[in-house]
Amino acid sequence: MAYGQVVVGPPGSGKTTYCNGMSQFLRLIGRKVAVVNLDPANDELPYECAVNIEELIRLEDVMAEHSLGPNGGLVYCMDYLEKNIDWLQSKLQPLAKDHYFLFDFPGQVELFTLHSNAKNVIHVMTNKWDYRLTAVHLVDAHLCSDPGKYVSALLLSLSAMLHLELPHINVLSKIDLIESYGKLAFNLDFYTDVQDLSYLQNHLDQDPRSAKYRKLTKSLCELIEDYSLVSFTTLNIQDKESVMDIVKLIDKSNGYVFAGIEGNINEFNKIAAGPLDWDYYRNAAVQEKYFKEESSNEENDVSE
Ligand SMILES: Nc1nc2c(ncn2[C@@H]2O[C@H](COP(=O)(O)OP(=O)(O)O)[C@@H](O)[C@H]2O)c(=O)[nH]1
Ligand SMILES: [Mg+2]
Repeated sequence: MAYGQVVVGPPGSGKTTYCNGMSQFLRLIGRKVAVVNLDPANDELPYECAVNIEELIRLEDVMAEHSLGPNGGLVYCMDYLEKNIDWLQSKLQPLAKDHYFLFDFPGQVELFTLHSNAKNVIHVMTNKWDYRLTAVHLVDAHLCSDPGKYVSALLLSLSAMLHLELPHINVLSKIDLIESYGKLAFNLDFYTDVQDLSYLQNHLDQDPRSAKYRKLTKSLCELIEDYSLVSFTTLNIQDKESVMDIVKLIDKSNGYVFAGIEGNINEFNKIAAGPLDWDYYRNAAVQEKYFKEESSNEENDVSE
């Protein structure tokens, strides 16, 4: 049984940065982490990945060979991954016994709201390989600064929750930038708790451009409220407390916290006692050290 996170969200929402920061945080508290890049559109990876989809298929090759654009190319790549799930299994199984997984998925929203390829890959992992995964759905907090965009973020989050059928945590990412977008129409709690959207409807109705969609807005808001599933937590990936809060939520949702693995409480005590000015950029050195140690251990294993 392995534990991990499926990191999804629109392009630019911060998935790769999240995987980088989260992997470093988890290593600091003593977990063995394997980051798996399943996004063929990731150019430069800030983290060292244990498995990279580029070894299986390259987006540029697909686009050139099949005359596809980037979106079509990504759908093809995910179809290809689904058909070649044995490749993924051969890469992951050696790590599964003692690693915690972070899966960096592509950002094309249709992959997580419409197509079945990525969902089927995830379901094989959870149902056949017995992985305990939580979906971490990142949405740029910038969307809160525009009520119309916020409604679309709510719909997107709801669709992803219903589509993926995993324990699910919605995250407003880049919260450190929220003040730079100007004053929000409501308190931040309003956007995270998603309790009463009638205020949002009233706000939208005051804008002549959106007033003509009044009925549509009302129906969409009612739909979201009827499901009563969506809420958000906030994240500043550079802030240790913020990352720690999310890890606790994720551990509860996928059962890591109940598995008694290496004393979950001890892990957090370690970070609580550490320096308070944690900075994920600065900790890049920790990652380097970790991988050096890992590779020298592996070399020793081979020579033994
Ligand atoms: N200020 C700030 N910038 C962030 C944060 N997370 C990501 N970014 C930036 O947002 C951009 C897109 O991030 P990336 O991780 O590549 O997004 P992805 O396409 O979802 O993988 C990059 O320029 C990141 O540096 C954050 O928490 N705070
Ligand atoms: Mg990325």
